[in-house]
Amino acid sequence: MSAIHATRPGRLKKTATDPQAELAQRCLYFMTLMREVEDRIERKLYRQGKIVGGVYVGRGQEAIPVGSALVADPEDVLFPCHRDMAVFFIRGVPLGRIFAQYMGRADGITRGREGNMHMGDLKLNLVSIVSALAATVPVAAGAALALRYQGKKGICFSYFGDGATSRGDWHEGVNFAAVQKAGVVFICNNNQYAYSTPLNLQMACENVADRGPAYGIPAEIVDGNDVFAVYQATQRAAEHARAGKGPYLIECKTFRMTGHSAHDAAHYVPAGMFDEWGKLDPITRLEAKMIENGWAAQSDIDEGRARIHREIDEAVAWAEKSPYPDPSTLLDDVYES
Ligand SMILES: Cc1ncc(C[n+]2csc(CCOP(=O)(O)OP(=O)(O)O)c2C)c(N)n1
Ligand SMILES: [Mg+2]
Repeated sequence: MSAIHATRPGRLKKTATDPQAELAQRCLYFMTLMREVEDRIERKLYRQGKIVGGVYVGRGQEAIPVGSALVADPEDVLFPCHRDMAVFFIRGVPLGRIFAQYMGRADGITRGREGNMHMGDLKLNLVSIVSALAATVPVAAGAALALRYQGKKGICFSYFGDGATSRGDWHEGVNFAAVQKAGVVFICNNNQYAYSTPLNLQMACENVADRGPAYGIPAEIVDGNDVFAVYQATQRAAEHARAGKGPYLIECKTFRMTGHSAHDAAHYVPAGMFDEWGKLDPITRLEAKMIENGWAAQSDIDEGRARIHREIDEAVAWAEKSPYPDPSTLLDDVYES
């Protein structure tokens, strides 16, 4: 394969020097990229039968991975979950490799061993999700401890959904991190459903953040559809963790604007909820804010989206040229040799 299509933060307006405008432009780029990449995967490539595994998207939740991962330093170790695609872009994973991953090709991140988001790259300090819910939460706590033992200054970012917080692993991991004062930013996307189970049927407290004080750690609730709110909360949390004060829990209230996965029509979601939450779309809100503040004109936003479409077309074409892995390599890297 020749060129790999690296993701690059687009600039909507070359003249912007205001740091807020600059941040807004980066956020909009990554949020739009995530929306459009996931749309291409779920609504086109999956339906064309080109995707090897299941498809889980973070439509409507883009502000959470973007607002948080933009705070991370390169030495921080990130543990994204299944609706956090933008974390991969922000860390610099080339777009073509993401498409190749979903299509099970040799140039995918797992070199064709996997067909969706179970992917990581330790060179970029990105740890793959473990499919069992919350299983990476104790791993993130341990990794933060390891960073401290090694005298490194990084902290960990641990991502999960509301449902994961009802699993035993989550409680053990958060408790361990709290007791050890390990530097972990715990980031919950509370999208109000765990597959078809609504929040009130899987936990008896009102907020995920209510669980923080039980472990002696600070916890706050933020509007998960407001990328600036997520960014600022993550800055507070990261500052706390970097200062050696231990973990910090952020609950981002949001809504899953789709079924659990591409094969789920979500008939169990009460009528009207998609419309209600659609009005709070994080990308539309950011665009409106940018126009209101003079950070971008509608034409800049339209151009940015068109550029992203071109970037995606190129990346898909690149990924489609990648071969499937040679069956003789199937067990490579599976067993220690
Ligand atoms: C231990 C375990 N049980 C069930 C599943 C199947 N499963 C995968 S994602 C999911 C729902 C997760 O809900 P939540 O944590 O709220 O994340 P969301 O999908 O809403 O982002 C379920 C039940 C699993 N992966 N692991
Ligand atoms: Mg959920």
